[in-house]
Amino acid sequence: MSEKQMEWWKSAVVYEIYPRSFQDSNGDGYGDICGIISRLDYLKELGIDAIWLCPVFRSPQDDNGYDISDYQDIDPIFGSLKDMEQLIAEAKKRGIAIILDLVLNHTSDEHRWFQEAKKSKSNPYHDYYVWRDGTESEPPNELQSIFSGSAWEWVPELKQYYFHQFSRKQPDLNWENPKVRAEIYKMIRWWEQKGIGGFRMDVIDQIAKEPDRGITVNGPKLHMFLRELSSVVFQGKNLITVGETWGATTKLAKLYSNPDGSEFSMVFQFEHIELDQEPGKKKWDLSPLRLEDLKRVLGKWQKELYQTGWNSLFWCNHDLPRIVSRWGNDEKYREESAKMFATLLYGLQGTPYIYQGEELGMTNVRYALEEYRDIETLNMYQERIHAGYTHEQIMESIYAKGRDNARTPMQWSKDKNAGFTSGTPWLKVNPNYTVINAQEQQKNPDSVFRYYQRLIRLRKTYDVFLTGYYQEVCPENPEIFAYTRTADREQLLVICNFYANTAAFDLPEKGGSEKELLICNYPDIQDERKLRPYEARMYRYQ
Ligand code: TEU
Repeated sequence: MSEKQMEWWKSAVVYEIYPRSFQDSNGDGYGDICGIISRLDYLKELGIDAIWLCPVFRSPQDDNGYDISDYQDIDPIFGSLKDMEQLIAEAKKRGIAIILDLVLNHTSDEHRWFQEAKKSKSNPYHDYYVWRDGTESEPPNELQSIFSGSAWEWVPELKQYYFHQFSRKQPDLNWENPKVRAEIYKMIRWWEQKGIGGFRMDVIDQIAKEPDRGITVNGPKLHMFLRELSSVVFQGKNLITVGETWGATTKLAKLYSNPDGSEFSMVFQFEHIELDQEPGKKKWDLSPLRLEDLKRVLGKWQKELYQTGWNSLFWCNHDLPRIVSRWGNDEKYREESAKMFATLLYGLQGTPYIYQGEELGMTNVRYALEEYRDIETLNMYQERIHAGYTHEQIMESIYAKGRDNARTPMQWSKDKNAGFTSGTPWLKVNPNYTVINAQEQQKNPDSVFRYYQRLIRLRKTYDVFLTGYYQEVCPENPEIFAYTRTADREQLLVICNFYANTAAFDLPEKGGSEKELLICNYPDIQDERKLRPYEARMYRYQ
């Protein structure tokens, strides 16, 4: 398929910025938009094409900005609308699009809509939200918030409950109400006119809720709402649109990312991300990852969305632990395993997403409880300590899966606070910043940063990355994840040793075709049939 026919975002690489932790420009300890502008040349050097910006809208910051009180203003801790317009312009000069993170399932309880809604049942904004009559002692049903506790909050003045799938300061919007949808479409158009290049939509598969029937995800009207949203504000505008859909299956993803453009460009699915938790339990209930499961799941998504949809490709984001600590080796083989995960992902079909610091091989942390900030973590601690879990049990879950693992400040240099802020950082900097930082890695040709840069360039050089058909190689091998991508006149072979021991591998010989080593995470190839700890290689045959 020629470049001109293929949507730009299929060959793009997206970089996720959690603004609060990226770069502080005014010494208040919080990252901000001017800080991001000062780092655009770093991102240009890395080679990315778009920035997914986590919410910077006005917010009381109960959930670090995922509780929006004004969709059309910027929260003062991040700067101003003028700063945002400058970021869009400066990024555009560097060929980088800005993707805004829209939280459309809920607002902050400090949004004017909710402030009006809770005044009376007859207020015109009342049914912008989900209310149920009741008595203080008995919520409408047993639905629980994802951030612990009941999903129903009592308002005595109204003798009603409102529904919130997240914190009580994040009341769910009522998408059944056409006025709510119209308000949202108007707001999105407003941002489009400012030159925004796309949107990430937070928990977008939760908007068609039917709480009386216990439905909080994949509701019956979901795709009707999404098709209306897409046709009214997205289609024909060359935007990248990506939905966060924790409940996605490959069947649903074919609807979300249908090549006819009726919904979105793609979605974030999380089936691979949930493979290291006890089945049917929460992310805090840890279970070791089995490589066979990862091979099965990633292979399924590659095959089932081939020419019928489009994958997003990621290991990390602002809610997830750092991959090198989670499934790699963040001590002896930190760099090798960080590069191995990148190689494994960047040979697949889809749009890759780099989460800030992933390109440096940043790691998880093990802080004291009082040093954590995330509402989800702190609420879970209280819920589980009262349920009889020990402090040590809960802390192990936090070390493994807490969202603050991803939210420690970006490590720019070995200067004070890793060069993130001249003030007191809102969340403690990972003490390993003196070893793991961007400044050191930009000077080192063999760094994780330089490796990501090379992978990004490779993806833009050969069509097989975009169009090749996925086929697993040596599926029975318990230590190696290997696959091919086959296009008309070329084939990619990716082989990754997933563990810290040496693994044997029979390299398939393809008579008559030339074999070229595109990249390897070791300085040389000692033995073609043996992979060293976390060794990864990418070959091209033609
Ligand atoms: O996350 C959806 C969500 O449910 C995750 O928070 C998940 O429960 C868990 O945290 C995975 O580790 C989105 C945003 O990405 C998240 O930051 C927000 O807190 C949440 O929605 C509410 O807006």
